Amino acid sequence: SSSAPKTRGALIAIEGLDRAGKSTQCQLLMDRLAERNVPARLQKFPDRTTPIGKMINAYLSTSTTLEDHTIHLLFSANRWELSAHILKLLNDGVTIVLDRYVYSGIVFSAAKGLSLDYCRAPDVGLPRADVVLFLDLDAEVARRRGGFGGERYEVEAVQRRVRDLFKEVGEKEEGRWRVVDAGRSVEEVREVVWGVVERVVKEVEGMEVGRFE
Ligand code: Z5A
Ligand code: MG
Repeated sequence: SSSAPKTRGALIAIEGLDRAGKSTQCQLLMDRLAERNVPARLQKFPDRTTPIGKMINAYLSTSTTLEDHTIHLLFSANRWELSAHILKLLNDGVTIVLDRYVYSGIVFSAAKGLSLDYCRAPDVGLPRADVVLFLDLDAEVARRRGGFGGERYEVEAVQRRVRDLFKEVGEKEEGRWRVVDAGRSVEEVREVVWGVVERVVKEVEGMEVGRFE
């Protein structure tokens, strides 16, 4: 009936360092959600397909220079341009798996020296992730995992600073932040991720989508 509480989708963020296995785990999570008949969509950030995303891609692949605040705001704008769509899907009962989100946005800019408060500000008000699975990986293990690629931030010193900043940002998220040891096998990580997600998908039923603050 129309008075029954509406089921909404869960907003699940997968975060972590380079080579932590975010994209691998996002895909496995999508497969598992499909097996369990949970309607779900995958959304990767940056979304390089939009006009803003194309500017970000040019920056990351090092062909373009952009002033630090400018690129920071573009990453945030890339999330804002998709936010209404994300909110609508969630309210229509679709679970969304995010491959990186505001947390990457904050820490990669803060690693360059911008203040954490400044870095958070443009993302305030975006749909808040119901849970963040932070795939934690030692920089050394990441390097052995096939080495860093050729993009702008794929440098060990940057990755170390980023890891410390992720820890700091995660503390503000309290119970929503889950640290997952990503140094284990793909299958082991998959099961830990699923254990958390299965619970959260049920917990959010009848709860409003929060706003990042
Ligand atoms: N950035 C930003 O500055 N501001 C923002 O707001 C946002 C992002 C959203 C590009 O992002 C850059 O943008 C990124 C942050 C910045 N810069 N850095 N660093 P991206 O998401 O496009 O970054 P990426 O370079 O594509 O991340 P990645 O390399 O794709 O990492 P991953 O997705 O975590 O890893 P993977 O592709 O799943 O796995 C990597 C390899 O490890 C692969 O060969 C796997 O088969 C292997 N793997 C995966 N899991 C395991 C386990 N458990 N054991 C062994 N091997 C494994
Ligand atoms: Mg990836």
